Amino acid sequence: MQILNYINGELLAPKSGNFLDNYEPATGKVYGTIPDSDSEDIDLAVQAAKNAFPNWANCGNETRAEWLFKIAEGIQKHFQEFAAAESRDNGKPITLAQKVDIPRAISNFEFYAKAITQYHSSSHSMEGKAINYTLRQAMGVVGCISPWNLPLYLFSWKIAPALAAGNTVVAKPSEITPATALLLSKVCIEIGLPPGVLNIVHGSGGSTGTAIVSHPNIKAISFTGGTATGEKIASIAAPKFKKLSLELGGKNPNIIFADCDYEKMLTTTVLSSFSNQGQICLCGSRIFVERSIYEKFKKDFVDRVSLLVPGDPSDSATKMGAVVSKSHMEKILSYIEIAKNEGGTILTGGKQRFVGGRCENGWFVEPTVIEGLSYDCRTNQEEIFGPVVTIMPFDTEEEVLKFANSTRYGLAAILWTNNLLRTNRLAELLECGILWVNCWLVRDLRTPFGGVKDSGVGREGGFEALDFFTEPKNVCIYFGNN
Ligand code: TXE
Repeated sequence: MQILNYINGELLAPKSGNFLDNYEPATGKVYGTIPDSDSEDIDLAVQAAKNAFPNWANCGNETRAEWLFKIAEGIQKHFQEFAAAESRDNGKPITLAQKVDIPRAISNFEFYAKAITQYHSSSHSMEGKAINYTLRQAMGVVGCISPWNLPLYLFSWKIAPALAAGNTVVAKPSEITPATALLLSKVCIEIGLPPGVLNIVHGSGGSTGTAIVSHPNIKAISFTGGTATGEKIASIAAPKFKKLSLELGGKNPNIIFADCDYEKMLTTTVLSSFSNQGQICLCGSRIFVERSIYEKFKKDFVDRVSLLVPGDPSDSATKMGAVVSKSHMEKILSYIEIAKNEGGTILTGGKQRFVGGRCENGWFVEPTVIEGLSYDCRTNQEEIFGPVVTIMPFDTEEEVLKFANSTRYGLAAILWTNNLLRTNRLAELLECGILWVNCWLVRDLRTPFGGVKDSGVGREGGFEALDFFTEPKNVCIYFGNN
């Protein structure tokens, strides 16, 4: 599979002619190449986007909405091809791509097609004197950079609102998972999206990503990825006064009180710990359990997790696939060693898993549960982003709040309790941008999505994303007597 850039409506090789290898995580083998694009390719894409901007910004909300619906239909038409590509490229189970990733990418385009027709701005009356109204105008060319864990899901989560608001886009998927972005390019060609409206440029973060972030004609950057990368991007973009939305890492607490609905909590906690091999920024990786049910939870949880056996992602019976890359697998395994050195006990998992057949050289990690660590050790403070969770008992609400809020991150938190007053108290005090009570990953696309502390700046979702991708301009009309 040779991936190409999508610039000005055409599939193009990078100017330099250089390509990178693309690996299949389940086999550990190269199965394609991707452009190693540089600033020349970005210049071309930005120029195409600049040329396309006036018509796109002025064609009207209804027309842009129709194009977004056409993109959604195009993905739907090739649904199985998209799901198979996502699973192969990322290592995630095919059923997950079919149930979550691709449906959600379609919903993202549909949601913003509808949202833009409902988007409104404010007016402020100065009684008897003047009226202010605020225009929300498209910004021009914007940049979208996304990670490998939910490739098309997160890529479209940025592209859809950017386009809906009237901007033209230069977007880069992760170089580790470029396949569905190519399929998206093909859909745009198939439906005849005007050239230059969306440009997809492939390549590494250091080269292609940096060229996007530092380009003088790119007005805003929407990024999802690691916190360290977010820091680098901010250091380049902030002095140029670009608008920035940064969705970064997480180390989310999963807080379980004895008064919860136990069965529902247990089933959901297996999912919130290990879905997508634990590679979702919303996974709960630090599990705090009220002491009175700790031993019971430990036994039941470990029993359930032991049933999760990594297997070939292309098999529809597989619930747990490969992790995304060799270096990521090594990072995860190194954290398991750190946990052991910090005094942790591995209750289940803890090793690379060797899956036979065509996957004998694939990158699989056993789902791992660790106990016996303090809340403030490295294992409990640093983002591992893999199938590794720790479990810890707690005695009081105050204590668990201290544990939960102790990291530099503040993306999501999960709370299991049927005590309403406690829910309200903790909802106010937990340092996070998203709190799920008695559930996990229940998503309403209208709600603000993002984190506090080192988990990022800004919010995606709903009208928040449309606010991000537009500039407000206040117009004051005076009609008073003097
Ligand atoms: O992400 P990167 P990586 C976390 C997770 C993971 C770690 C590193 O802990 O182990 O981040 O993962 C592009 N300028 N998350 O290295 O590097 C890059 O090409 C511009 C959490 O894969 O942040 C890719 O398109 N762009 C996260 C995107 O940034 C740059 C999801 C993300 O890659 C760049 C993924 C640069 N200097 C990883 N360097 C989440 N919270 O969802 C890289 N990129």
